[in-house]
Amino acid sequence: MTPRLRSKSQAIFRRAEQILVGGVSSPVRAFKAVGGDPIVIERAAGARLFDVDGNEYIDYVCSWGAMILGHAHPAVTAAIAEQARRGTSYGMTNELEVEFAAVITRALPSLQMVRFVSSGTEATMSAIRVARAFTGRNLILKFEGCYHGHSDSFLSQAGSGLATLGIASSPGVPSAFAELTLNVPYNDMAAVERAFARHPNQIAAVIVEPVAANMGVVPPQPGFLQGLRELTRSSGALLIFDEVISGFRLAYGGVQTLYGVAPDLTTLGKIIGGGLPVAAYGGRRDVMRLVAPLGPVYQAGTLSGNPLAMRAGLETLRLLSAQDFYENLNAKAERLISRVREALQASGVAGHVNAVGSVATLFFSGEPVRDYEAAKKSDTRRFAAFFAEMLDRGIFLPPSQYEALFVSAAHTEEDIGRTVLACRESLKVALAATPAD
Ligand code: KE4
Repeated sequence: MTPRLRSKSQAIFRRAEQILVGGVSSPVRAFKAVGGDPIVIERAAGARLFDVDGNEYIDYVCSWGAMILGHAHPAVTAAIAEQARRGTSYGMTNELEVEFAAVITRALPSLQMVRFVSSGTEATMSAIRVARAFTGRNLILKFEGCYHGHSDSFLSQAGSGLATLGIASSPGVPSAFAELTLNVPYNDMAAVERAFARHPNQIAAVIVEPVAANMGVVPPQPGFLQGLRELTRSSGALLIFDEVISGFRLAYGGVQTLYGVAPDLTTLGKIIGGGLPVAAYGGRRDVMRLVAPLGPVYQAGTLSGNPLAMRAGLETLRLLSAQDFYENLNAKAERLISRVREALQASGVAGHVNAVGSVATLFFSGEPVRDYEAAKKSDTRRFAAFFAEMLDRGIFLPPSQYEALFVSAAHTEEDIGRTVLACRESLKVALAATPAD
């Protein structure tokens, strides 16, 4: 395969490295785990990214899951343009905020009250703050390999960029603070029970990605989410579903609607912003009423609930509520995933594809991946070789073994066919280029 010309990307990235830390605005974009210079994107439309050298890519990163409708959806773009002419941020309550909160709380009945913020990190940071205030307890329990943004409580044994860069725990977090976060293996109910037994009446909340996607995709084992619900309820801790990825990805609403488990608090982000910075946290009224100005738990944000982002989110969720949207999206994703599994099987490469709905990860591992320990056994050299081959064939996958790929409504059957063909060829090259560990 002749590598694509990317001289303009390289030149711009050289400049970027002089003034943007690592040349990026978020670490995972730096291609550290896959090598080479990141592509610099000039524009995007539908399921396509176009780099500054005129190369075109079928995009399976979708802005890390946010662009479920595809890029520059005409209706969303028109809504943003129309709202921009009416002002982008009023710094006061606007009716769009109220309307959007009503749409979200109707879609996720466990959210009786909601607060908009501008990133998933803000949402999860605020959710555990109010959980600590509500319970009067200090400890937070999270799962190894899950990622809940970059606030201090979550930077130990976390997934996504920390897993990608091999950062077990981030410097700059005082050990006294880090000790307030307990980590146990995902899908391991016995480990959760042991943690609660060791710390009676001290755990304020369990925060979980109800379908993990930041160690790569790892679905909950049967009974795991129900087990967390029962144990938190009986021990007086709160259950927080971090649905920043899964919210409105797997169903109209959250995983909670799919698995029938109602958490006490939920965090949302990505998709609900329609490509603009919107996130939210919310849940039980008796918990959320502790948040200022109703209660003393302080949280605030200059651009929270701004009308431009609210309008983008409203238009996005209006389109997602269309009849059969998720049925069609998930069926299309299933066609891709089953054919990638066939290609993997035929290639002789040791691998597993974990998938839930339109989110998936191809693990270069000979054993099933049900937690972070197993995910870390993947052959990341082979993943890097595969990634590079796919990129040269015009398929943009997430540049890390520990991220998820996303199928959008904009991906066509022709895109799926091209992707499967590229996958077959890339697996062959990756196998030859990287003998198994
Ligand atoms: P943000 O602060 O990046 O908006 O959201 C943090 C967050 C919270 N919870 C979950 C489950 C998340 O997946 C994220 C962010 N996801 C990563 C990628 N898996 C964002 C991409 C990046 O860090 O550049």
